[in-house]
Amino acid sequence: MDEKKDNQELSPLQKARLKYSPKIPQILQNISAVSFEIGDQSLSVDSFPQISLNPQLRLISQDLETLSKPLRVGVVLSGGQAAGGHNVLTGLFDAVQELHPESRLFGFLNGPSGIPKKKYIELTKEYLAPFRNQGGFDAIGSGRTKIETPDQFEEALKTCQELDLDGLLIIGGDDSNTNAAHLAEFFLERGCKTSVIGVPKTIDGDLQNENIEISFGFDTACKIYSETIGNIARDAISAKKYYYFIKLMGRSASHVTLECALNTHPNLALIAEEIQENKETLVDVASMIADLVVARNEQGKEYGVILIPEGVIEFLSDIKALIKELNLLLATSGVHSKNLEELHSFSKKIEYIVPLLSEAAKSCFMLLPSLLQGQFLIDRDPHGNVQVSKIETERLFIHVVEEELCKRRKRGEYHGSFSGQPIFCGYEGRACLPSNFDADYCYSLGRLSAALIRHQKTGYMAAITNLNKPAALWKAIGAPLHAMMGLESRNGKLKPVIKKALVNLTSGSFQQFTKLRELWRLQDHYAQPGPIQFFGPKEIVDSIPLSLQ
Ligand code: FBP
Repeated sequence: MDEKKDNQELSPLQKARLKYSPKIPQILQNISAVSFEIGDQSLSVDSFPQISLNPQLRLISQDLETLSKPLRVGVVLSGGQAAGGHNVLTGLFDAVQELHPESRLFGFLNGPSGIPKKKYIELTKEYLAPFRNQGGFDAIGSGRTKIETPDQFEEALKTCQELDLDGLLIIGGDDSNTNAAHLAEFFLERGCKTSVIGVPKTIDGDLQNENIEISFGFDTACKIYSETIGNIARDAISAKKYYYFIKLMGRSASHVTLECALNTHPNLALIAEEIQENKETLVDVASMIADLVVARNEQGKEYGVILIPEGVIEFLSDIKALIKELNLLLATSGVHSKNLEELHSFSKKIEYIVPLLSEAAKSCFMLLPSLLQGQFLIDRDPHGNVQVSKIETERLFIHVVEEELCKRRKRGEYHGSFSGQPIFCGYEGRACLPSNFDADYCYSLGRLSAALIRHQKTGYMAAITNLNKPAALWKAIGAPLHAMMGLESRNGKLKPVIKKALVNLTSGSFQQFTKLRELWRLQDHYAQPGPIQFFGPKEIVDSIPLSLQ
């Protein structure tokens, strides 16, 4: 079962970070003397008869007998990397050792499929030592695999029983935590003692609700991207010749873009949820950006910084409709998909597909540059769906803005010179050294998970709240997974899934942004946050996301 780790070389900063002691909230200091009191009762959900009576649990201090038997716990990392994942492992490991020195921790390898396949390694003090406060998920790897089929559920149950696990920690986003709820339900039905606990992870920041203030990894990713945006803005104002179109990761919601905008003050930041609310099309947004370019040109400015959330493409009404039509037309089982595959030249593919589109979809498709048309037609997932996250939206916007400006030039409405530079801030924000906030937060999430497992709670997400206060004052709760569910259509059927939180247009952070953005449009108020700091004044090293303030 053992997998040997490569001998990675650590930089001086990585070595220094190994020595960092994450701050622990008072309530989680003495993990052997905590228990839970019942908090708010949540609504029950039919699909989860076993766990749907779970109330919210609040961690409280309580004198308890020492644990007589060691704990055996499994843990898995699921989905995209997010800074701090290793600290969930070390927080969990340290806490189960404090609860009983013979407790053991097993890490399932390369994502959820490691559970049914029984692929794991034991996580010991020595093994985890080089991962403390480090980025990445490489201690055990991650994956986007799921436990879905009845056979996989049976196999997962077998693994947990064979390893005699008291608890299983699933560190992931909305889908993985939905999976955690199903596993918890299934284990209870089958009389299996393994508690299933979820941990909120994703740089996208869309795993938020009344109990979850933010997912881990969001703070570090936004700080990394904000550093780049600040530097690019400084370049823009120095060279005065480029418009930078910066696409920011975030599969669907625009939380990352909003946070980075508040940090750096670009000339324009698109917020997908607002675009959807206003039912705007690609042409509408192109025209809005062209207005900005013209207005800045009138002030003698031929440069600027524009932030684009990765997910915006699916919020533009015309593109959304186009994607829907293409997905239906090119479903893998369909005849058009096969016919298209047989056509080798790109122009032939276009000739084939265009007549099949509705008039509206056709005119939207024809607006796209050929590179992008290719991304819509060729880069498709195994079900034949357009791979939205692969579409180079930053190039798409440069193209449509150029077209719009060209029309305005012909009409004598614009006389400037526009040069767009595409930039993508993505993967570099996921596996980096975690900020102090994420290092502390994740360590606490690991400790709280140990407490939930020790008290045999199942079907919960570990939730640390009061995050805008100093770490010592953070609170800890067990948030019932079933209460986070909403019904969504999956493969034509309504299924309970943990709801993704989009940017709330009435939230304080969005309101703050709308108050300031007019000022940022024409005047240059760029702020340069610089790199994440680990040493120095508290207000800098321990800063938290602005949207939490
Ligand atoms: P998770 O939701 O799994 O944390 O991943 C989020 C994310 O980083 C998105 O921001 C991005 O669109 C996607 O993953 C990229 O996925 P992949 O790693 O498969 O390219």
